[in-house]
Formats: sequence, C-alpha cells, structure tokens
Amino acid sequence: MYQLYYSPSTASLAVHWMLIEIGAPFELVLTDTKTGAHKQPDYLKLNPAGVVPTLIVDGAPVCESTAILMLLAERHADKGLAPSVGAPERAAYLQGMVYLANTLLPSFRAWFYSHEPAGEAGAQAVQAVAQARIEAVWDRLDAQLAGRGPYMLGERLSAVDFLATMLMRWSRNMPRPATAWPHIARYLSRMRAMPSLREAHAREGLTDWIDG
Ligand SMILES: N[C@@H](CCC(=O)N[C@@H](CS)C(=O)NCC(=O)O)C(=O)O
Repeated sequence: MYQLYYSPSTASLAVHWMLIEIGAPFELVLTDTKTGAHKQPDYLKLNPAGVVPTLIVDGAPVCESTAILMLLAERHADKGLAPSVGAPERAAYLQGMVYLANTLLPSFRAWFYSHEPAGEAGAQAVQAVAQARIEAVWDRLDAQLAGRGPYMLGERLSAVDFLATMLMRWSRNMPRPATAWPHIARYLSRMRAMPSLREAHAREGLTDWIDG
C-alpha cells in the first residue's frame, strides 16, 4: 500500500492521477501547503525540501514528482506507462521527462514563487522571464504534438503525459494558458476526458479547468 503526501492542485496531482490510473492501492495523507503542514518537523524528515509530493514506497519516502512518476511506471510495468529499456521510444521518454523536469518545473516555481530568486523587488522581472520560458516550451510541445500525437510520445500514453498535463493545467490563470496553442488544446481535450484524471480532480475537490 502506497501513501501519498499531497496538497490539492500541486505537484502531487500527477502522482495521485497515476496511482488511480494504474489501480494501485494507496492512502492519501493531506499535507496542506496552505496551512504549512509541509514545513512541520515530522514531514521534513520525509521530504527535507519541505515540498509535496512524497510517496511512501515499501516504507521509505520518495521525493521529486518526476522521479516518483518514473518509479511508479517502472513498478507497474504491465500498465505500459514507460517504454522498456531498449525499446525504440525509450530515448524520447527519458528526454521528455527530464526536459519537463528541467525546464517547466523550475519555470513554474519562478512564476508562482517569484519573490524567491531576488525578493519582492525583483518579483515582476522574475515572472516576466518565467512566462517567456513557459511559453517557449508550449511553442515546442505544440509543434511536437502537431507532428506526432495523440500523446506526447506518439501512439501510446506514458508518464510524460501525466507530467505534461499537470504542468499545462498550472498555466490556466496565466496571460496565455497552454490551451491557447491549438495542438496542445486538442491534446488536453483528450487528456481531460480520462476518467482517472477526472477522479483525481474530484478527490482533491478541484472544479476548475477539468471541463475546459
Ligand atoms: N521538484 C519538486 C518541486 C515540488 C514543489 O515545488 N511543490 C510545491 C507545490 S507545487 C510545494 O510544495 N510548495 C510549497 C513550498 O515550497 O513551500 C517536485 O517536483 O516534487
């Protein structure tokens, strides 16, 4: 039985969604970032960075949403959410996960926590850079989806889709949300129809975005 330390609408959503999709038994442990639960000493023992998510796997904590998604895909290989070692799509899979983790995740951190790099005085400039970086990723992913779809890796759903969709959702209140890009919009229509994503939203009490 997995235990997922989560906070609604945050980086834990992709993990929550994947757990539902693979049908693995898990327990949700609310770690509400709004109340500071993620900075309490007991939680910091599990996740020293004081962020969500953390997944308890065989009694040990695993941090970093991207790593957790890759681990779950590997542990539940029968669900086909990661191309196996040596498969032709393996390189694109690794590249897709690391690209999202290295570009979008930090850029969203800068967008949502724009005071962090240079204090309140620098927040506006940090947001402007973050917005430009995020939009550049949408340009690239839109072109990718135009050329090969319907999923991020082509014909098959993979862990990349869980991470990409969650990050696209995070742009919903930005000046240009990801849905402003036509191929991404079409992609998200398909993803938002997935019963597992809808279930994750319902369980987290999220009502915006899922219906477009
Ligand atoms: N690299 C981490 C980032 C996690 C992260 O930044 N989580 C945010 C919510 S989306 C958080 O816990 N924020 C609370 C805080 O930093 O105080 C991951 O992918 O797991």
